[in-house]
Amino acid sequence: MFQKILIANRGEIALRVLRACKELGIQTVVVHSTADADAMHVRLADESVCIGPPPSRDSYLNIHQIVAACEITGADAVHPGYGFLSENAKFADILAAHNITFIGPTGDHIRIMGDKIEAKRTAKRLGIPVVPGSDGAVTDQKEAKRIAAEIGYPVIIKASAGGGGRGMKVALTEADLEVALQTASTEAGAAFGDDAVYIEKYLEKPRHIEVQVFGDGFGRGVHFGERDCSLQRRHQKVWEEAPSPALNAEERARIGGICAKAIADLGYSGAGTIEFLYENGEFYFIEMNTRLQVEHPVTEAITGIDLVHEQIRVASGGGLSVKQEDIKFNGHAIECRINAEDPRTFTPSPGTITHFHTPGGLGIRVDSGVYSGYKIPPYYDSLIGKLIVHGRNRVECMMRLRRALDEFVVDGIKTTLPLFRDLVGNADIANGDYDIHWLEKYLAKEE
Ligand code: MV4
Repeated sequence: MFQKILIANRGEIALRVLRACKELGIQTVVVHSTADADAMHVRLADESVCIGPPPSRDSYLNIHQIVAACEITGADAVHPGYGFLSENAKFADILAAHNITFIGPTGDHIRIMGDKIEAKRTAKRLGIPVVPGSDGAVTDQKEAKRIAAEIGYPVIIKASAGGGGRGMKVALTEADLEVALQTASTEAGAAFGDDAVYIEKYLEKPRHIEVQVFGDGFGRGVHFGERDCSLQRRHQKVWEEAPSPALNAEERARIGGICAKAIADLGYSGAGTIEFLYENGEFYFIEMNTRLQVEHPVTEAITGIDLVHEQIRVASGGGLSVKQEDIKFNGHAIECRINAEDPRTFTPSPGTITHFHTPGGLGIRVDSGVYSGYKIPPYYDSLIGKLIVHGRNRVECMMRLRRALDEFVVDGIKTTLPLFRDLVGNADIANGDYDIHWLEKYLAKEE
């Protein structure tokens, strides 16, 4: 097991990892920017190292400073959290070259999944169902027309170096295809330094369902069920739940089994998320994330398993604590992302939190890095906390969520709490009847 873990992140996820380290008896080091001297992760860690000025590229993204902080403090492993360097293959490689363990997959696995064409090719080879489309990059207009005619319109052009919704263009008919292909490729070249694009059948009303997987580093893979993350705004998830209201136990076991086997065959190590679009009872792979995700607590709530403990165990060579048959699904969980933003316009609202009171009681979890009197710096993303609610079934979960939202107090700044108080009373949400476009349509109507 590791002696000392350096946490290369901030906010609620830095606290989440600190808690896991403390429970496992592992010493902790955090890094921070000058803007985060008063942050909770700095207060709770055994040691802290200031690594630079406020902008992320000079601090939380500064690989040399983070490696130096490991050497100075004698940390033998790094947990990257999510965002920042969590999916940076070069960072994973550099740590390995310094004999420091990156708590995550190998640099090579990160690289494969970071290239969306390569990721899709790999998924297909491993038996995961993918969206119909081109086999690889498409450059030629004639080839694009042939493929689009074969799969049928509408089609979507995606950047291989994109992901998470960046660099996509929809072509409704052949008349749109030439411009869509050209602009997608030009924009991808300018944004990512890689102009490779690919074509897929455009699914019009899917849900976003993702499967939580783990590889143990010894050729075994398991799945922890799915999360439904269809409620998004501009590719930012807002509300996540597990299990998906759209799946039954057989569908879960079937797609989960396919994913777990793929992870095993890939020789993957650590936590991963396989993202699908789900429409008319079919799953279509779109991307794989090679990190712990913001919404991992809903999976923890319904499985009772600490996923950060598992990440640390696996990275240290100790394997997973559970076999597939030990993973049981219990009840329902919903996560609301509380952002320091205007609940209608989503404009960031940094500033001082004058009063912070979190809900409690059975089935309630709040993961947050803020406190009463804390001043939110303007430099980083606006997530200030996550409310995770568990119930024996979805109805109980929703009742408890409504109550928890009533108890939550954040004064001094604007937050997205009022949006959730609206959503929890909405009939479509109560029925689990929503797709990836539901929230944007709802917000447009409310204006
Ligand atoms: C799609 C799609 C429809 N058809 N691919 C957006 C994020 C990126 N991960 C993939 N995305 C999409 N890919 C095909 N073939 C629609 C989206 C999409 C979306 C997906 C998940 C959640 C929200 C979304 C909002 C708009 C578009």
